[in-house]
Amino acid sequence: MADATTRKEQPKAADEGEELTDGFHLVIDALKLNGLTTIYGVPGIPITDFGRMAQAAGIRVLSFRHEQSAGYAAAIAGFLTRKPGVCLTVSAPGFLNGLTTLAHATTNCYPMIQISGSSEREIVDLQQGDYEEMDQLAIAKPLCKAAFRVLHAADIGIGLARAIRAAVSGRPGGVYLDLPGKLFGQVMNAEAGKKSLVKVIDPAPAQIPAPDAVKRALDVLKSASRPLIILGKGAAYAQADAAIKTLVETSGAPFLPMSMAKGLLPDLHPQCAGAARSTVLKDCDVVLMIGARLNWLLSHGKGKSWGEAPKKFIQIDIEPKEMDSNVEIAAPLVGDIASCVAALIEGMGGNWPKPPAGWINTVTGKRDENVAKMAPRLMNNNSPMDYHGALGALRTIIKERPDTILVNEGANTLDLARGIIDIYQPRKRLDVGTWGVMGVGMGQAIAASVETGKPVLAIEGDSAFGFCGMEVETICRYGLPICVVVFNNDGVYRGTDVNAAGADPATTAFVKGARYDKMMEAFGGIGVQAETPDALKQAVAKALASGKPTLVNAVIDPAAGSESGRIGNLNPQSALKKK
Ligand SMILES: Cc1ncc(C[n+]2csc(CCOP(=O)(O)OP(=O)(O)O)c2C)c(N)n1
Ligand SMILES: [Mg+2]
Repeated sequence: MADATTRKEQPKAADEGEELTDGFHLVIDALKLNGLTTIYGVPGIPITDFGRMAQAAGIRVLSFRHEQSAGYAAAIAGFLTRKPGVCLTVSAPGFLNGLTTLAHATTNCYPMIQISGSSEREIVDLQQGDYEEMDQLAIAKPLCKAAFRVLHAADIGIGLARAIRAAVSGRPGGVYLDLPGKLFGQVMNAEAGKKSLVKVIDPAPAQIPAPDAVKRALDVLKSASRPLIILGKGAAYAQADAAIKTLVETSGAPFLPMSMAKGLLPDLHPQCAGAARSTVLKDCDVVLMIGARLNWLLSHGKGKSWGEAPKKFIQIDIEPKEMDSNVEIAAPLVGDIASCVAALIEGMGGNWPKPPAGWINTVTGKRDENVAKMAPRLMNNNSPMDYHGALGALRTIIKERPDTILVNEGANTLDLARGIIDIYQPRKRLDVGTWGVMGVGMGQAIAASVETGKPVLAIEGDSAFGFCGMEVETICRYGLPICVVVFNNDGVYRGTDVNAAGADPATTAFVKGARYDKMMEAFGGIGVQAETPDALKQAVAKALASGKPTLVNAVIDPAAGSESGRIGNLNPQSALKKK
């Protein structure tokens, strides 16, 4: 009967003089060959040595306190760089901690590869109770775009090539790569190993739209009397910034940026209709969607928010199945955004008719009215702060330092910051994405800093921050120029709820008067307590100028927020009266 030691394959004995390599080094070499030089992860069996060796080989290996933050970092690194962000985890629990983020990457169309070590296949498959036993490949498969396992060192090169291509080609997404512990120790001839590696050629090939589809799209756009362009985060991902600007300006149409597309054209651009959202959605007659989907964030393209006026949709998306997902798409334009936008610009020629002045005046009139209405609220210096006063201060900070990357999560903290803080440059606003997931903040802030070298300002609800707050140690450890502002209103949505039935606190309330700034101080960073918008502004300006890891505990009136921020309507209601 085989015991555990005889089950393990013994490394192949080297022939005299034969140069060998192993699984550890083949994975490292394959990553480097493909320009994947940053790993976000958490160490442990069976990938601890791999992390050390990768670091020694020049890969930047950032160790986090929890895989979820490492995974959110990898996911947003993919968004920012158009290369798959790599997250490295241990087996079963580490794998599962990362998996939420892999699913999140897939939902948001960010290219990411989660590499997890896994336990002995022979034992896992017979369910004999191995250390951290789990059939990880089977579990990952339905939650990501593709999932692969490599069993032989000679297949590492091809395995990683498949993972990269799956992550970035077509609609990007999350890929799972399962590397059993034993694989790392397998040895093979070094020369044969080198030859087995694959440098992926043209990993995200251009997908040129069909000429007929381009003509159809232009015909529909030309027929518009009240055109609208909606920019999604796909448009931001495409890094076709100049072409998108040309298209928008040539069309003369008002544009509406989705949250993470803000800044693709500056929010203060004369055609920006961000502050007239309800008017443009209701009254437009033709909508050109660029890398945006008609999901819940756009009320599925129908219903009250879209008004009575009939609409025609033109949609640019690389995924043909996206078309007609919610309403009829009159002009589907399937292809990559850069190619589609270039084809539209070419077809528009030099004298594309501008939209009727009446439409433009209606939109700018409404926008200016809304902006003027909001202005005085942003200038209050109340203590405790309300959201508008605090965000008014931070809005000025971003205006003064438009290259700062803004990370944002929470409910009120998210919804109000999105509306209030203008963004001036592409890919400078990162947030919760399609799922509205809490806990992305610190991972995104860390990756944004590491990948771009830009200063980062993370505006976090106190609940949102709680999902990832331990990563302030990671921020301090790597000395990253990140300023975290915690909007501390003592709870989820508000800090004022009381439990009518007993002694326990209400389900949405936290410890009152908590000092999140002390968490940053605990690891050698700078902590500040800010009770007025002026103090907040001063603290953040100082933090961004110094580049020192800073956490500002911004004291927000616990009564200032509203249930679920701007999406309270999504809470289920019963026909029975609430008790
Ligand atoms: C992973 C996850 N768990 C739970 C939720 C539900 N949720 C939505 S917003 C939110 C927190 C809102 O509170 P906070 O971050 O303090 O923002 P505030 O509204 O108080 O400004 C929670 C828990 C979620 N979106 N994601
Ligand atoms: Mg809160």
